[in-house]
Amino acid sequence: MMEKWKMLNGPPERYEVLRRRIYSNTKEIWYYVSSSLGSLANEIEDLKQKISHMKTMVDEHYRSLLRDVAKLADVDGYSQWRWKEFDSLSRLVEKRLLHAQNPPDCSKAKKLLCNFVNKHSCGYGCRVHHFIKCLFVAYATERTMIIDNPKNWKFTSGGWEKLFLPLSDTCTSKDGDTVSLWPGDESIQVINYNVPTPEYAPKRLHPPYIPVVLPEDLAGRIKVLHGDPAVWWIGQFLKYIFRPQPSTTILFNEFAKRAHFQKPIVGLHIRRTDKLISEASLHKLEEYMYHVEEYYKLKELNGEYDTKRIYLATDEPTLFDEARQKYPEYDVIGDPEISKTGSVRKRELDDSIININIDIYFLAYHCDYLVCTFSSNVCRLAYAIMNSLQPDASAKFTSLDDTFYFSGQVHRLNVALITHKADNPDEMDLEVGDEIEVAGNHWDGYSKGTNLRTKKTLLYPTFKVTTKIEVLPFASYPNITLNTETWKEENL
Ligand SMILES: Nc1nc2c(ncn2[C@@H]2O[C@H](COP(=O)(O)OP(=O)(O)OP(=O)(O)O)[C@@H](O)[C@H]2O)c(=O)[nH]1
Ligand SMILES: [Mg+2]
Repeated sequence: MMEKWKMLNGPPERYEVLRRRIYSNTKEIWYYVSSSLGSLANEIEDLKQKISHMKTMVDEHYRSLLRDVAKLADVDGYSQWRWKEFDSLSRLVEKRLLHAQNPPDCSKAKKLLCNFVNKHSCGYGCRVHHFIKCLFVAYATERTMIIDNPKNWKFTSGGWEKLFLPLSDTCTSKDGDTVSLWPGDESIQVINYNVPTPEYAPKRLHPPYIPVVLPEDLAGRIKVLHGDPAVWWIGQFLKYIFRPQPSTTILFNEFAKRAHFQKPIVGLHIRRTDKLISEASLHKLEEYMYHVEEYYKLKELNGEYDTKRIYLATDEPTLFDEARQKYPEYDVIGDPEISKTGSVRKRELDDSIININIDIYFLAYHCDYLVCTFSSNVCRLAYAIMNSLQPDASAKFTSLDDTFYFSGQVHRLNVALITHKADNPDEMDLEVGDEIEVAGNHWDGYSKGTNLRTKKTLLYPTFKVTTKIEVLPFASYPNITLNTETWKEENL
Protein backbone atom coordinates (compact mmCIF):
# COMPACT_ATOMS: atom_id res chain seq x y z
CA MET A 1 0.00 0.00 0.00
CA MET A 2 2.75 2.42 1.09
CA GLU A 3 4.83 1.42 -1.95
CA LYS A 4 1.96 2.31 -4.25
CA TRP A 5 1.50 5.64 -2.49
CA LYS A 6 5.19 6.37 -2.92
CA MET A 7 5.02 5.42 -6.57
CA LEU A 8 2.19 7.86 -7.17
CA ASN A 9 3.25 10.79 -5.03
CA GLY A 10 7.03 10.69 -4.98
CA PRO A 11 9.30 11.94 -2.22
CA PRO A 12 8.92 15.36 -0.59
CA GLU A 13 11.37 17.89 -2.01
CA ARG A 14 12.92 18.50 1.42
CA TYR A 15 13.72 14.79 1.76
CA GLU A 16 15.45 14.59 -1.64
CA VAL A 17 17.39 17.79 -1.00
CA LEU A 18 18.49 16.59 2.42
CA ARG A 19 19.50 13.14 1.18
CA ARG A 20 21.69 14.67 -1.53
CA ARG A 21 23.07 17.28 0.83
CA ILE A 22 24.25 14.60 3.27
CA TYR A 23 25.95 12.84 0.34
CA SER A 24 27.72 15.91 -0.99
CA ASN A 25 28.71 17.13 2.47
CA THR A 26 30.12 13.69 3.27
CA LYS A 27 32.40 14.36 0.34
CA GLU A 28 33.13 17.89 1.51
CA ILE A 29 34.19 16.80 5.01
CA TRP A 30 36.42 14.19 3.41
CA TYR A 31 38.01 16.77 1.08
CA TYR A 32 38.63 18.98 4.10
CA VAL A 33 40.05 16.29 6.38
CA SER A 34 42.23 14.60 3.78
CA SER A 35 43.64 17.88 2.54
CA SER A 36 44.31 19.11 6.09
CA LEU A 37 45.94 15.82 7.07
CA GLY A 38 48.11 16.05 3.94
CA SER A 39 49.31 19.54 4.91
CA LEU A 40 49.96 18.46 8.51
CA ALA A 41 52.02 15.49 7.38
CA ASN A 42 54.13 17.80 5.23
CA GLU A 43 54.65 20.24 8.11
CA ILE A 44 55.49 17.79 10.90
CA GLU A 45 57.88 15.06 9.84
CA ASP A 46 57.54 13.14 13.15
CA LEU A 47 53.81 12.72 12.68
CA LYS A 48 53.96 11.43 9.11
CA GLN A 49 53.38 7.78 9.97
CA LYS A 50 50.61 8.46 12.46
CA ILE A 51 48.86 10.76 10.00
CA SER A 52 49.14 8.20 7.25
CA HIS A 53 47.43 5.66 9.52
CA MET A 54 44.71 8.19 10.35
CA LYS A 55 44.20 8.91 6.67
CA THR A 56 43.67 5.22 5.93
CA MET A 57 41.00 5.03 8.65
CA VAL A 58 39.36 8.29 7.56
CA ASP A 59 39.19 6.92 4.01
CA GLU A 60 37.46 3.79 5.28
CA HIS A 61 34.96 5.81 7.31
CA TYR A 62 34.32 7.96 4.29
CA ARG A 63 33.65 5.11 1.88
CA SER A 64 31.37 3.39 4.33
CA LEU A 65 29.36 6.58 4.92
CA LEU A 66 29.18 7.38 1.26
CA ARG A 67 27.96 3.92 0.45
CA ASP A 68 25.28 4.06 3.16
CA VAL A 69 23.96 7.44 2.06
CA ALA A 70 23.92 6.34 -1.58
CA LYS A 71 21.95 3.26 -0.55
CA LEU A 72 19.18 5.37 0.97
CA ALA A 73 17.90 5.99 -2.54
CA ASP A 74 17.66 2.23 -3.12
CA VAL A 75 15.81 1.40 0.09
CA ASP A 76 13.48 4.38 0.56
CA GLY A 77 10.91 3.01 -1.87
CA TYR A 78 11.04 5.96 -4.26
CA SER A 79 13.28 4.58 -6.95
CA GLN A 80 10.41 3.55 -9.24
CA TRP A 81 8.89 6.99 -8.88
CA ARG A 82 12.23 8.58 -9.78
CA TRP A 83 12.40 6.58 -13.01
CA LYS A 84 8.77 7.34 -13.83
CA GLU A 85 9.25 11.04 -13.17
CA PHE A 86 12.47 11.06 -15.18
CA ASP A 87 10.73 9.32 -18.08
CA SER A 88 7.78 11.66 -18.03
CA LEU A 89 9.81 14.87 -17.70
CA SER A 90 12.31 13.97 -20.39
CA ARG A 91 9.60 12.85 -22.80
CA LEU A 92 7.75 16.11 -22.17
CA VAL A 93 10.83 18.19 -23.00
CA GLU A 94 11.48 16.11 -26.11
CA LYS A 95 7.86 16.43 -27.23
CA ARG A 96 8.00 20.20 -26.84
CA LEU A 97 11.25 20.37 -28.80
CA LEU A 98 9.81 18.19 -31.56
CA HIS A 99 6.76 20.45 -31.65
CA ALA A 100 8.77 23.67 -31.84
CA GLN A 101 11.14 22.20 -34.43
CA ASN A 102 8.48 20.71 -36.70
CA PRO A 103 5.88 23.38 -37.51
CA PRO A 104 3.17 22.17 -39.93
CA ASP A 105 3.68 25.17 -42.23
CA CYS A 106 7.29 26.34 -42.43
CA SER A 107 6.36 29.40 -44.47
CA LYS A 108 4.35 30.76 -41.54
CA ALA A 109 6.51 29.49 -38.67
CA LYS A 110 8.32 31.80 -36.28
CA LYS A 111 12.03 31.08 -36.66
CA LEU A 112 15.32 31.64 -34.92
CA LEU A 113 18.09 31.66 -37.46
CA CYS A 114 21.35 30.67 -35.84
CA ASN A 115 24.55 31.88 -37.36
CA PHE A 116 27.99 31.13 -36.00
CA VAL A 117 30.25 34.14 -36.25
CA ASN A 118 33.59 32.52 -35.74
CA LYS A 119 35.86 35.34 -34.67
CA HIS A 120 38.15 33.33 -32.43
CA SER A 121 39.16 29.73 -32.24
CA CYS A 122 36.37 27.55 -30.94
CA GLY A 123 36.78 23.77 -30.97
CA TYR A 124 34.11 21.15 -31.56
CA GLY A 125 32.86 21.09 -27.96
CA CYS A 126 32.77 24.88 -27.89
CA ARG A 127 30.75 24.98 -31.14
CA VAL A 128 28.27 22.40 -29.83
CA HIS A 129 27.72 24.57 -26.77
CA HIS A 130 26.95 27.60 -28.96
CA PHE A 131 24.69 25.43 -31.07
CA ILE A 132 22.51 24.41 -28.15
CA LYS A 133 22.45 27.99 -26.90
CA CYS A 134 20.35 28.65 -30.01
CA LEU A 135 18.11 25.71 -29.19
CA PHE A 136 17.51 27.06 -25.66
CA VAL A 137 16.54 30.45 -27.05
CA ALA A 138 14.34 28.85 -29.73
CA TYR A 139 12.59 26.66 -27.15
CA ALA A 140 12.09 29.53 -24.70
CA THR A 141 10.58 31.78 -27.37
CA GLU A 142 8.70 28.94 -29.12
CA ARG A 143 10.50 29.38 -32.43
CA THR A 144 11.95 26.86 -34.85
CA MET A 145 15.73 26.85 -34.76
CA ILE A 146 17.21 26.94 -38.25
CA ILE A 147 20.93 26.49 -38.93
CA ASP A 148 22.19 29.51 -40.83
CA ASN A 149 25.43 29.28 -42.81
CA PRO A 150 25.97 25.57 -42.05
CA LYS A 151 29.58 25.79 -43.22
CA ASN A 152 30.43 28.27 -40.45
CA TRP A 153 29.58 25.63 -37.88
CA LYS A 154 32.22 23.23 -39.30
CA PHE A 155 30.43 20.15 -38.00
CA THR A 156 31.63 17.92 -40.89
CA SER A 157 31.88 18.49 -44.64
CA GLY A 158 28.35 17.03 -44.78
CA GLY A 159 27.10 19.30 -42.01
CA TRP A 160 25.38 18.26 -38.79
CA GLU A 161 23.10 15.84 -40.63
CA LYS A 162 25.95 13.66 -41.78
CA LEU A 163 26.11 12.23 -38.25
CA PHE A 164 22.93 13.26 -36.47
CA LEU A 165 19.27 13.61 -37.33
CA PRO A 166 18.27 17.00 -38.71
CA LEU A 167 16.92 19.44 -36.14
CA SER A 168 13.67 19.48 -38.11
CA ASP A 169 11.86 17.21 -40.54
CA THR A 170 9.53 19.92 -41.81
CA CYS A 171 11.28 23.26 -41.70
CA THR A 172 14.74 24.23 -42.92
CA SER A 173 13.96 27.29 -45.00
CA LYS A 174 15.11 30.54 -43.49
CA ASP A 175 12.58 32.65 -45.41
CA GLY A 176 9.98 34.80 -43.71
CA ASP A 177 7.97 37.98 -44.17
CA THR A 178 9.67 39.99 -41.46
CA VAL A 179 13.27 39.73 -40.33
CA SER A 180 15.16 41.29 -37.45
CA LEU A 181 18.32 40.81 -35.46
CA TRP A 182 17.92 39.40 -31.94
CA PRO A 183 16.12 40.46 -29.77
CA GLY A 184 13.54 41.82 -32.24
CA ASP A 185 10.03 41.25 -30.91
CA GLU A 186 7.33 38.62 -30.87
CA SER A 187 5.69 39.80 -34.09
CA ILE A 188 8.83 39.29 -36.20
CA GLN A 189 8.81 36.05 -38.17
CA VAL A 190 12.55 35.46 -38.54
CA ILE A 191 15.01 36.49 -35.86
CA ASN A 192 18.70 36.35 -36.68
CA TYR A 193 20.78 35.25 -33.75
CA ASN A 194 24.55 35.48 -34.14
CA VAL A 195 26.68 33.54 -31.70
CA PRO A 196 28.94 34.07 -29.90
CA THR A 197 27.56 37.36 -28.63
CA PRO A 198 30.62 39.43 -27.68
CA GLU A 199 31.07 39.67 -23.94
CA TYR A 200 31.05 43.47 -24.08
CA ALA A 201 27.75 43.56 -26.02
CA PRO A 202 24.77 45.25 -24.32
CA LYS A 203 22.81 42.99 -21.98
CA ARG A 204 19.73 42.81 -24.22
CA LEU A 205 21.84 41.13 -26.90
CA HIS A 206 22.50 38.24 -24.52
CA PRO A 207 19.27 36.23 -24.44
CA PRO A 208 18.36 35.55 -20.81
CA TYR A 209 17.36 31.93 -21.46
CA ILE A 210 20.86 30.50 -21.59
CA PRO A 211 21.80 28.05 -18.81
CA VAL A 212 22.12 27.82 -15.96
CA VAL A 213 18.66 29.43 -15.91
CA LEU A 214 15.74 26.99 -15.79
CA PRO A 215 12.19 27.29 -17.14
CA GLU A 216 9.82 28.33 -14.38
CA ASP A 217 7.16 25.78 -15.28
CA LEU A 218 9.46 22.75 -14.95
CA ALA A 219 12.05 23.89 -12.41
CA GLY A 220 10.08 22.63 -9.40
CA ARG A 221 9.95 19.10 -10.79
CA ILE A 222 13.56 19.05 -11.98
CA LYS A 223 14.69 20.22 -8.52
CA VAL A 224 13.13 17.19 -6.88
CA LEU A 225 14.39 14.80 -9.51
CA HIS A 226 17.98 15.91 -9.89
CA GLY A 227 20.94 16.98 -7.75
CA ASP A 228 22.09 19.63 -10.25
CA PRO A 229 18.99 20.71 -12.20
CA ALA A 230 20.88 22.84 -14.74
CA VAL A 231 22.93 19.81 -15.79
CA TRP A 232 19.81 17.71 -16.32
CA TRP A 233 18.21 20.50 -18.35
CA ILE A 234 21.28 21.03 -20.56
CA GLY A 235 21.49 17.26 -21.02
CA GLN A 236 17.97 17.08 -22.48
CA PHE A 237 18.89 19.57 -25.21
CA LEU A 238 22.13 17.78 -26.00
CA LYS A 239 20.26 14.48 -26.16
CA TYR A 240 17.93 16.03 -28.72
CA ILE A 241 20.63 17.33 -31.03
CA PHE A 242 22.75 14.18 -30.71
CA ARG A 243 20.08 11.79 -32.03
CA PRO A 244 22.30 9.61 -34.24
CA GLN A 245 21.64 8.86 -37.89
CA PRO A 246 21.25 5.09 -38.49
CA SER A 247 24.72 5.08 -40.11
CA THR A 248 26.17 6.68 -36.94
CA THR A 249 24.53 4.02 -34.76
CA ILE A 250 26.22 1.39 -36.94
CA LEU A 251 29.55 3.13 -36.39
CA PHE A 252 29.01 3.16 -32.61
CA ASN A 253 28.06 -0.51 -32.60
CA GLU A 254 31.08 -1.47 -34.69
CA PHE A 255 33.32 0.43 -32.33
CA ALA A 256 31.81 -1.31 -29.28
CA LYS A 257 32.60 -4.68 -30.85
CA ARG A 258 36.07 -3.75 -32.02
CA ALA A 259 37.03 -2.28 -28.62
CA HIS A 260 35.39 -5.14 -26.65
CA PHE A 261 33.41 -2.58 -24.72
CA GLN A 262 32.02 -3.99 -21.48
CA LYS A 263 30.51 -2.75 -18.24
CA PRO A 264 30.98 -1.85 -15.44
CA ILE A 265 33.42 0.76 -16.65
CA VAL A 266 34.76 4.12 -15.52
CA GLY A 267 35.20 6.73 -18.25
CA LEU A 268 38.39 8.78 -18.22
CA HIS A 269 38.70 11.86 -20.33
CA ILE A 270 42.27 13.13 -20.26
CA ARG A 271 42.73 16.38 -22.13
CA ARG A 272 46.33 17.23 -22.90
CA THR A 273 48.18 18.79 -25.89
CA ASP A 274 47.11 22.40 -26.65
CA LYS A 275 44.82 22.58 -23.60
CA LEU A 276 47.84 22.72 -21.32
CA ILE A 277 49.32 25.81 -22.98
CA SER A 278 47.08 28.31 -21.23
CA GLU A 279 43.66 26.82 -20.41
CA ALA A 280 44.32 24.02 -17.92
CA SER A 281 47.04 22.48 -15.75
CA LEU A 282 48.58 19.08 -16.29
CA HIS A 283 47.14 16.28 -14.19
CA LYS A 284 49.06 13.01 -14.15
CA LEU A 285 47.39 9.74 -15.01
CA GLU A 286 47.79 8.75 -11.33
CA GLU A 287 45.51 11.59 -10.23
CA TYR A 288 42.72 10.30 -12.45
CA MET A 289 43.33 6.69 -11.45
CA TYR A 290 43.11 7.52 -7.75
CA HIS A 291 39.43 8.29 -8.25
CA VAL A 292 38.92 5.24 -10.45
CA GLU A 293 40.35 3.13 -7.64
CA GLU A 294 37.96 4.77 -5.18
CA TYR A 295 35.07 3.87 -7.47
CA TYR A 296 36.06 0.20 -7.48
CA LYS A 297 36.77 0.18 -3.72
CA LEU A 298 33.22 1.39 -3.13
CA LYS A 299 31.91 -1.40 -5.33
CA GLU A 300 33.96 -3.94 -3.41
CA LEU A 301 32.47 -2.65 -0.19
CA ASN A 302 29.16 -3.70 -1.68
CA GLY A 303 30.53 -7.15 -2.38
CA GLU A 304 30.80 -6.48 -6.11
CA TYR A 305 34.09 -7.75 -7.50
CA ASP A 306 34.38 -7.12 -11.23
CA THR A 307 37.28 -6.86 -13.59
CA LYS A 308 38.44 -3.29 -13.15
CA ARG A 309 37.90 -1.47 -16.41
CA ILE A 310 38.44 2.01 -17.78
CA TYR A 311 37.35 3.63 -21.00
CA LEU A 312 40.12 5.99 -22.02
CA ALA A 313 39.29 8.99 -24.19
CA THR A 314 42.14 11.39 -24.76
CA ASP A 315 43.95 13.53 -27.30
CA GLU A 316 47.28 12.07 -26.02
CA PRO A 317 47.70 8.60 -27.60
CA THR A 318 50.74 7.62 -25.46
CA LEU A 319 48.45 7.40 -22.42
CA PHE A 320 47.14 4.02 -23.59
CA ASP A 321 50.56 2.38 -23.17
CA GLU A 322 51.17 4.29 -19.95
CA ALA A 323 47.86 3.10 -18.47
CA ARG A 324 48.44 -0.54 -19.48
CA GLN A 325 51.95 -0.50 -18.10
CA LYS A 326 51.18 1.20 -14.79
CA TYR A 327 47.83 -0.50 -14.16
CA PRO A 328 48.20 -4.06 -15.46
CA GLU A 329 45.20 -5.25 -13.41
CA TYR A 330 42.95 -2.94 -15.43
CA ASP A 331 41.23 -3.66 -18.68
CA VAL A 332 41.95 -0.50 -20.68
CA ILE A 333 39.32 0.04 -23.36
CA GLY A 334 39.60 2.65 -26.08
CA ASP A 335 41.58 3.20 -29.22
CA PRO A 336 44.89 5.07 -29.59
CA GLU A 337 44.13 5.44 -33.31
CA ILE A 338 41.05 7.48 -32.41
CA SER A 339 43.16 9.48 -30.02
CA LYS A 340 45.68 10.29 -32.77
CA THR A 341 42.93 11.96 -34.79
CA GLY A 342 42.42 14.38 -31.89
CA SER A 343 45.81 15.98 -32.57
CA VAL A 344 45.72 19.73 -33.09
CA ARG A 345 46.64 19.32 -36.76
CA LYS A 346 43.91 16.81 -37.57
CA ARG A 347 41.02 17.64 -35.30
CA GLU A 348 38.85 19.52 -37.79
CA LEU A 349 38.94 16.69 -40.36
CA ASP A 350 35.71 14.72 -40.86
CA ASP A 351 37.20 11.51 -39.41
CA SER A 352 38.35 13.35 -36.29
CA ILE A 353 34.89 14.85 -35.73
CA ILE A 354 33.40 11.36 -36.10
CA ASN A 355 35.95 10.02 -33.62
CA ILE A 356 35.40 12.67 -30.96
CA ASN A 357 31.72 11.82 -31.22
CA ILE A 358 32.51 8.15 -30.63
CA ASP A 359 34.44 9.11 -27.50
CA ILE A 360 31.70 11.45 -26.25
CA TYR A 361 29.04 8.83 -26.95
CA PHE A 362 30.78 6.06 -25.03
CA LEU A 363 31.68 8.32 -22.12
CA ALA A 364 28.09 9.56 -21.88
CA TYR A 365 25.96 6.59 -22.81
CA HIS A 366 27.93 3.64 -21.54
CA CYS A 367 30.25 4.65 -18.72
CA ASP A 368 29.12 4.25 -15.12
CA TYR A 369 31.21 7.10 -13.75
CA LEU A 370 33.40 9.86 -15.24
CA VAL A 371 36.79 11.14 -14.13
CA CYS A 372 38.02 14.15 -16.08
CA THR A 373 38.68 17.89 -16.00
CA PHE A 374 35.56 20.03 -16.37
CA SER A 375 37.74 22.76 -17.88
CA SER A 376 37.25 20.72 -21.08
CA ASN A 377 34.14 21.31 -23.14
CA VAL A 378 34.37 17.69 -24.24
CA CYS A 379 33.98 16.23 -20.76
CA ARG A 380 31.24 18.63 -19.71
CA LEU A 381 29.33 17.60 -22.82
CA ALA A 382 29.69 13.91 -21.97
CA TYR A 383 28.66 14.50 -18.35
CA ALA A 384 25.56 16.52 -19.27
CA ILE A 385 24.46 13.88 -21.79
CA MET A 386 25.03 11.15 -19.19
CA ASN A 387 22.70 13.09 -16.90
CA SER A 388 19.97 13.19 -19.53
CA LEU A 389 19.73 9.42 -19.59
CA GLN A 390 18.90 8.57 -15.97
CA PRO A 391 17.06 10.26 -13.10
CA ASP A 392 20.10 11.65 -11.31
CA ALA A 393 23.73 11.08 -12.29
CA SER A 394 24.85 14.31 -10.64
CA ALA A 395 27.22 12.47 -8.28
CA LYS A 396 28.74 10.17 -10.89
CA PHE A 397 31.80 12.22 -11.69
CA THR A 398 35.05 13.56 -10.36
CA SER A 399 36.48 16.69 -11.94
CA LEU A 400 40.13 17.35 -11.19
CA ASP A 401 39.74 21.04 -11.85
CA ASP A 402 36.61 23.13 -12.48
CA THR A 403 33.10 22.60 -11.17
CA PHE A 404 30.45 22.18 -13.83
CA TYR A 405 29.56 25.29 -15.83
CA PHE A 406 27.84 26.06 -19.09
CA SER A 407 30.12 27.66 -21.63
CA GLY A 408 28.85 31.24 -21.93
CA GLN A 409 26.75 31.15 -18.76
CA VAL A 410 26.02 34.49 -17.12
CA HIS A 411 26.95 33.18 -13.70
CA ARG A 412 26.38 30.31 -11.35
CA LEU A 413 25.33 31.25 -7.86
CA ASN A 414 25.65 29.66 -4.47
CA VAL A 415 23.48 30.77 -1.59
CA ALA A 416 24.63 30.61 2.03
CA LEU A 417 22.65 28.35 4.40
CA ILE A 418 24.97 28.69 7.40
CA THR A 419 26.80 31.77 8.70
CA HIS A 420 30.58 31.87 8.63
CA LYS A 421 33.16 34.03 10.38
CA ALA A 422 36.34 34.36 8.35
CA ASP A 423 39.24 32.60 10.05
CA ASN A 424 41.96 34.34 8.02
CA PRO A 425 42.28 37.05 5.35
CA ASP A 426 41.71 34.51 2.54
CA GLU A 427 38.21 33.70 3.78
CA MET A 428 34.93 35.62 3.56
CA ASP A 429 32.20 36.15 6.13
CA LEU A 430 28.88 34.59 5.26
CA GLU A 431 25.41 35.63 6.33
CA VAL A 432 22.49 33.32 5.70
CA GLY A 433 21.05 34.19 2.28
CA ASP A 434 24.25 35.70 0.88
CA GLU A 435 24.63 35.01 -2.80
CA ILE A 436 28.05 34.09 -4.10
CA GLU A 437 29.10 33.97 -7.73
CA VAL A 438 31.08 30.75 -7.91
CA ALA A 439 34.59 30.74 -9.31
CA GLY A 440 35.41 27.15 -8.37
CA ASN A 441 35.60 24.39 -5.80
CA HIS A 442 39.14 23.82 -4.55
CA TRP A 443 38.27 20.25 -3.51
CA ASP A 444 39.80 20.82 -0.07
CA GLY A 445 36.59 21.80 1.74
CA TYR A 446 36.62 25.35 0.35
CA SER A 447 35.24 27.07 -2.71
CA LYS A 448 36.17 30.45 -4.13
CA GLY A 449 33.71 33.05 -5.27
CA THR A 450 32.50 36.64 -5.14
CA ASN A 451 30.05 37.46 -2.37
CA LEU A 452 27.50 39.73 -4.04
CA ARG A 453 26.75 41.48 -0.72
CA THR A 454 30.32 42.41 0.13
CA LYS A 455 31.71 42.27 -3.46
CA LYS A 456 34.74 40.39 -2.10
CA THR A 457 36.29 37.44 -3.95
CA LEU A 458 37.47 35.03 -1.28
CA LEU A 459 37.22 31.46 0.02
CA TYR A 460 34.26 29.96 1.88
CA PRO A 461 33.54 26.50 3.29
CA THR A 462 31.58 24.68 0.59
CA PHE A 463 29.30 22.83 3.01
CA LYS A 464 27.83 26.15 4.21
CA VAL A 465 26.19 26.91 0.86
CA THR A 466 23.94 25.32 -1.69
CA THR A 467 23.38 25.91 -5.40
CA LYS A 468 20.90 28.67 -6.14
CA ILE A 469 18.33 27.64 -8.75
CA GLU A 470 17.47 30.56 -11.00
CA VAL A 471 14.29 30.45 -13.07
CA LEU A 472 12.59 32.52 -15.78
CA PRO A 473 9.30 32.20 -17.59
CA PHE A 474 9.96 30.30 -20.85
CA ALA A 475 7.26 29.36 -23.38
CA SER A 476 5.22 26.73 -21.53
CA TYR A 477 3.62 24.78 -24.41
CA PRO A 478 0.19 24.35 -22.75
CA ASN A 479 -1.09 22.20 -25.64
CA ILE A 480 1.77 19.74 -25.53
CA THR A 481 0.83 17.12 -23.00
CA LEU A 482 1.89 13.57 -22.36
CA ASN A 483 -0.22 10.52 -22.54
CA THR A 484 0.79 9.26 -19.10
CA GLU A 485 -0.54 5.80 -19.94
CA THR A 486 2.67 5.25 -21.91
CA TRP A 487 4.37 4.43 -18.62
CA LYS A 488 2.97 0.93 -18.51
CA GLU A 489 1.89 -1.11 -15.51
CA GLU A 490 4.66 -3.60 -16.26
CA ASN A 491 7.21 -0.96 -15.31
CA LEU A 492 5.80 -0.94 -11.80
N1 LIG B 1 39.24 11.52 -30.11
C1 LIG B 1 39.40 12.42 -29.13
N2 LIG B 1 39.71 13.69 -29.43
C2 LIG B 1 39.81 14.56 -28.42
C3 LIG B 1 39.62 14.17 -27.07
N3 LIG B 1 39.78 15.27 -26.30
C4 LIG B 1 40.02 16.29 -27.14
N4 LIG B 1 40.04 15.86 -28.41
C5 LIG B 1 40.27 16.69 -29.60
O1 LIG B 1 40.30 18.02 -29.20
C6 LIG B 1 39.17 18.73 -29.69
C7 LIG B 1 38.63 19.55 -28.57
O2 LIG B 1 39.47 20.61 -28.39
P1 LIG B 1 39.16 22.01 -28.98
O3 LIG B 1 39.17 21.93 -30.45
O4 LIG B 1 40.05 23.00 -28.30
O5 LIG B 1 37.67 22.12 -28.53
P2 LIG B 1 36.97 22.75 -27.29
O6 LIG B 1 35.57 22.70 -27.61
O7 LIG B 1 37.61 24.05 -26.95
O8 LIG B 1 37.24 21.69 -26.13
P3 LIG B 1 38.26 21.77 -24.93
O9 LIG B 1 39.50 22.49 -25.44
O10 LIG B 1 38.54 20.34 -24.54
O11 LIG B 1 37.56 22.54 -23.88
C8 LIG B 1 38.19 17.69 -30.13
O12 LIG B 1 37.40 18.14 -31.19
C9 LIG B 1 39.08 16.54 -30.53
O13 LIG B 1 39.54 16.69 -31.84
C10 LIG B 1 39.31 12.83 -26.80
O14 LIG B 1 39.13 12.42 -25.68
N5 LIG B 1 39.20 12.00 -27.86
MG1 LIG C 1 39.55 24.29 -26.66
